[in-house]
Amino acid sequence: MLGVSQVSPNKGSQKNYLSVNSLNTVVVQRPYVSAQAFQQADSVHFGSTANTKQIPDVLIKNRKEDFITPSPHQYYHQWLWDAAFHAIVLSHYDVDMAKKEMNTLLKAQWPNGFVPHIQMDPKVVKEYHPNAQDWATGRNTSGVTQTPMIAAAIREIYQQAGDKEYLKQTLPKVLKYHQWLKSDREIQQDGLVAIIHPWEPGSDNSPIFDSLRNKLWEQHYRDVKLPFTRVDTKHVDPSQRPSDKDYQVYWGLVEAFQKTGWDQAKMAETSPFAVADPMFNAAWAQANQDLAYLYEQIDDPKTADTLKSWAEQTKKAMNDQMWSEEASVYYAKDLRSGEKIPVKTSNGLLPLYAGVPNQHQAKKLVATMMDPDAFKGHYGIRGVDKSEPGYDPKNYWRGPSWINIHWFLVNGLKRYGFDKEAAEVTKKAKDLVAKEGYREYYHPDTGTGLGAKDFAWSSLVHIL
Ligand code: 9WN
Repeated sequence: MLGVSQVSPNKGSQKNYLSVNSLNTVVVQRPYVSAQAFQQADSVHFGSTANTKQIPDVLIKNRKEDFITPSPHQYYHQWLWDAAFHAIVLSHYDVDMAKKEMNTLLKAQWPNGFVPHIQMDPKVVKEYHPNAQDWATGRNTSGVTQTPMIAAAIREIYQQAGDKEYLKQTLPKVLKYHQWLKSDREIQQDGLVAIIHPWEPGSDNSPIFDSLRNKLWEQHYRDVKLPFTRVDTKHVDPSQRPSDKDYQVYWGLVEAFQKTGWDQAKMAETSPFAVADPMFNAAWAQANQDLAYLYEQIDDPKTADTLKSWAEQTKKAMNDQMWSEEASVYYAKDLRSGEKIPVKTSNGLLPLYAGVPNQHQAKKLVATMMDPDAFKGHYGIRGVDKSEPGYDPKNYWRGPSWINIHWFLVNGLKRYGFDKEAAEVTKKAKDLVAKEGYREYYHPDTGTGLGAKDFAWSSLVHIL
């Protein structure tokens, strides 16, 4: 039994209530999250006494024995970056629960340090595909990783709990993960780490990957047959999910990896898909800064210095190879062709979170972010620049607003002293959740909740 304090599930009234949105107009909102539950979870932000803090009910509702599912209607297992976001929120309410989430995640680590993007719950085999049998990694996990948010979560836990014993037990595993990423994924040895599958950044069907997806589909994967029937479109409108063509490419890549016997080094060497994504690399740069800070806390300045130098190398490589002065955003880079991928997405705004841009670049990034004709929607920051041909405000990573992205952006804005903008983006995120509940994503201009319901990381609004 986890140490849950002050748990009171949302039993709010079903009445509509009024609130003032970011444009100061009064709107009627549907109380998917009751006003009382939202306020009680949010009290941590408004500085009320510890006694009134209540864990956001979505984190209780989605709780399994050892971890929290992203959504009980769609995602039944544990995902890497979701777990980190859950732990980041939980550390503000119940630090033992946060530690448990990360301990469970780290149990999935392979002996070489690799941490998979999904650790399967063996009790739920048929409800989500690909399942462990489809992956055939020989373990109860997937065989690709995800945006490296582990160190950020451990840092947040440490900052709330101040527990050095916990750090001593946990940091060696996190370091091993970083060493794996550095040695297997830094394929040019210049600080940029490669994603080798569109599932790895967590922004699966982003238009960043369109041209590569089309090329790979034409050349290799047009005849790929999925060994499962897609169930991801059962709970969510298929027009808001990746296409069948996307899935053929996703699966074609998995089959190529299976042929290596899940040899991670060989996978990175041979994958036809190898991209330096600005979100993944920003998280990587920050992860090394976070881990360096944590090693300093346990009096290991030597390891801390190494990690700091890794972070600096990544920042430099991002500025040299991914920044576009013309577009005022960071672009992804195709590491096989050596070309930038000129598609403007919120992934390209995230280097702000990691302190990558200089002041001049930061100013330009913020101007792009807050431009209504580019990223700033009436309700949320768009996932993709409105002027991109691939922009679709209802489809998954092709335009909707995501709360975890708002969390990254608010942290980045504060880091550079853009306090007014940080307050505006915070308000947008809070208004979205208050209006529509903890949804997976939201239409940036109408505010409509989209994708899976009861989506746990959207509780990040409470710590903004
Ligand atoms: C595939 C769990 C995950 C998130 C990803 C999101 C989605 C999976 C899917 O759900 O990906 O990994 O089935 O679409 O894209 O960011 O971690 O919430």
